[in-house]
Amino acid sequence: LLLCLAASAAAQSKPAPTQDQRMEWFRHDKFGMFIHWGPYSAFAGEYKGQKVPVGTEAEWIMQRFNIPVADYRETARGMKPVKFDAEAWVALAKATGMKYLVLTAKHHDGFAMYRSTVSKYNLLDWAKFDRDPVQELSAACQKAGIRFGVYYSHREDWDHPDGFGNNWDYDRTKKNFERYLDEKSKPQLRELLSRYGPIHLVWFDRGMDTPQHTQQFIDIVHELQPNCLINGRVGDYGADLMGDYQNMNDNGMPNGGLQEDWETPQTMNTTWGYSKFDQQWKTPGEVIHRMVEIVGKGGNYLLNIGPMADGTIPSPSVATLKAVGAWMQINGESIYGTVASPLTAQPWGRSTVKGNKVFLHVFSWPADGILRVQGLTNTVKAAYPLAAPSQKLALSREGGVPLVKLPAEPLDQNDTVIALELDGAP
Ligand code: FHN
Repeated sequence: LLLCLAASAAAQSKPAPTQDQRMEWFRHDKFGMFIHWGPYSAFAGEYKGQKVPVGTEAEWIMQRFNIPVADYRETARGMKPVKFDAEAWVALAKATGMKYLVLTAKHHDGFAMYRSTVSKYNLLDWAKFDRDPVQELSAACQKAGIRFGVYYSHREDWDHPDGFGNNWDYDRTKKNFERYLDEKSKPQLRELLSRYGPIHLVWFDRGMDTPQHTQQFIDIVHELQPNCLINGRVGDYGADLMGDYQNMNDNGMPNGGLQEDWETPQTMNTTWGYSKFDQQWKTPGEVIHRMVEIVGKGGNYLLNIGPMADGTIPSPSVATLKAVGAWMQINGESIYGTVASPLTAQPWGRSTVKGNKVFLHVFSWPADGILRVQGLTNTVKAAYPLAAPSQKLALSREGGVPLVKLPAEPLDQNDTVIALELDGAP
């Protein structure tokens, strides 16, 4: 007993990690997988012959077609993800070069994709599917060295009678929002943070509109998992950032230089949840270029897949992720652990920076085979392609602008990365 008391006293006296300590992995890892998966995936973009238009969000189908709660719940009962394979999903994320993964544990529709004792409206009790995706993904991530996070819609809930939303009949004056928070939202967050081992990030969405409510959710996370990160959308009432980092709008970029850490969520096609109609897939080149732009401006990239209800990941996303992964295998050094580049966009592409190195991402190969690096005043000591580091490239200067003589052909059709070793940080 004495030993236990001493251990617990030691644990209590351990100082809480600083924000910089908590943010360390996030600042290094840069690239994560977002997964939107729930009963909306079973609708697959269609309800009684009505189709969710391509370009809009299929996970909002309940709201778009005013689907009555009872009808939506019937479809939710049919969620049988028999092909769900947590290890394969995590292996795909890893092969893509992603270092963290965030699953929708509960989206706005209110359905929990894990065994919840707070609400029977969950995959195990409601759909009688006797496996817990949060548990399986958490275990698979731990095994593979991927950081596991959960998305939790804390404010919006279209199933709970007092949850925020249900735009077709939501009348705030007739709702008891506090009751929803106390009997569902907060206890479910506690479940997620106390049953599944380390949760590295809670990704809140459509945040609270008061600092008081926002703080209550932050406090729960800090109480249960002091190392866990909280995204900026925990609160959504103005300019003050209360989470650990800022989120851009969906698919968005910052307007100017940002002081805070930030992340852009983007999806592989135009919907977050699965729609059988949306075939507007991004190409590997588009994904790589977007990632380089985000990382080159100092942000993180959270790229979303929308698996089908049975657990199958649409094959076009798998193909694109594998191609991105092949590029990351060779060029990952130019992404992980980098910081915002002081160089602006160049006619041929963009750049990322790590210590005394600048990585030049050549998206369009200059016709004369010469790369002009505008804005770089450092002395360049060496230049080589990341895909062939032993191939040293000839260097010169023209009017103060460093010039690099490129190989005859691009080494990658989407982005050939040229590393420059400098005399100091750029
Ligand atoms: O309303 C949601 C949407 O369904 C999706 O989850 C995205 C992902 O960032 N977030 C919200 C809108 O910003």
